[in-house]
Amino acid sequence: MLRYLTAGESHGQALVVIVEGLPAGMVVTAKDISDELARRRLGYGRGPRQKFEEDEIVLLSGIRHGRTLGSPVAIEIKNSEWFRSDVWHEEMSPAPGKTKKPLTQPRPGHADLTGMQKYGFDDARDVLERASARETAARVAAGALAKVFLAQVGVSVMSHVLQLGSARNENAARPQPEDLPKIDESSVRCFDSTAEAKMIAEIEAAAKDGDSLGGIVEVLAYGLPVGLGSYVHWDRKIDGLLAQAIMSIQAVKGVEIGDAFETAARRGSLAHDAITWDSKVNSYKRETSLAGGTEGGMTTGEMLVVRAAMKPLSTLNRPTLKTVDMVTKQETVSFKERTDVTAVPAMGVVAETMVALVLAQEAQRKFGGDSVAEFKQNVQNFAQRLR
Ligand code: EPS
Repeated sequence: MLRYLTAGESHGQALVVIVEGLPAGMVVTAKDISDELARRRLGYGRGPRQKFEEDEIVLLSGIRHGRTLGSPVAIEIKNSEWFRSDVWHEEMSPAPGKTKKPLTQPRPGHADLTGMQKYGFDDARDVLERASARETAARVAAGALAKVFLAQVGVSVMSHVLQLGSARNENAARPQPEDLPKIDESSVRCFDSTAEAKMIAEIEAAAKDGDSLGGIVEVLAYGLPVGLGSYVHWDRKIDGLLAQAIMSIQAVKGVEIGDAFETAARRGSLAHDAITWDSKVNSYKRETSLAGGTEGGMTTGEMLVVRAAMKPLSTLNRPTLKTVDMVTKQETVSFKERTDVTAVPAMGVVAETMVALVLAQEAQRKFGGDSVAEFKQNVQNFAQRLR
């Protein structure tokens, strides 16, 4: 089973991720990982941190001479912030001590208050350092490996921003894998230039007001095999696994597979993807993709469509959110932290990552293989059987 574990605080020394269960013989370079990390740093509306954060990586184990060994891959991602400023050495020191500046005005919508209550802390920093979306850098490093694994059998995962604030891409055209470089060139990772301009204007207006914005991204996976996930038990359904993975992303409050919410209003006669036979490739096809590429908790082999809705960030550059000071119990506004206006474009890259990790886990569960060659052979045998 492919599994992974992240560790690290936002302003600590580094993030770490360990990925266990990758097959041996997979060609991986540090560039595969750093390119994905660079994509996550992009996006109009990000705060000052991303201007100097470099996501410098160290491949600690599991890769030798550019190939996976089948042993756990451990990756360290240094936090540039730690190395830039002595403040964080003291503030995040593991040595016994106490902060001089406890944060006691919790931000509504953030993990601050409930995290402090749950773990018995009196400084919100004890919570926010780990709750921070900085942690997603470690996930993206793991996801880069999952993407390389999926690419062995022709599967690719991409994303684009559908909505930012109230600005929505109304163009129905769906991007294809070859459109990804164009999407990444857009500062809001939008596939439509009219919508892109509206999104940028909305970010500028929110920035002027010291406010923040949420939005919706769409993740698409192409080239999938039939039958990842299963209908036989609730915790093996691919829809459920994808939903959990997407909902685990910081600030994501909603998930949709295919046209789920629109389909809820359709009649059954108009709500399902007709099955046809393509004799050219000896394969079944679906005429539409209303279901988003899954039926009965399994991938159908069609394009997978997963959407993620992100709430506006709860840290605001002009703090206006009402809260209570936990020492005085007096009404106040939440403490100010440096922040982004929006992180929706970056969240798209994280959502790709989470989808890629689920698909890689399920592909490995179905096809197995200790080496990449064995995995590929197993996928080919199954495809042959279907034909
Ligand atoms: C984040 C707050 C900001 C973001 C951070 C996530 O960090 P800081 O408080 O250091 O300015 O920049 O995102 C990252 C550091 C990153 O690499 O994505 C938060 O509170 O979640």
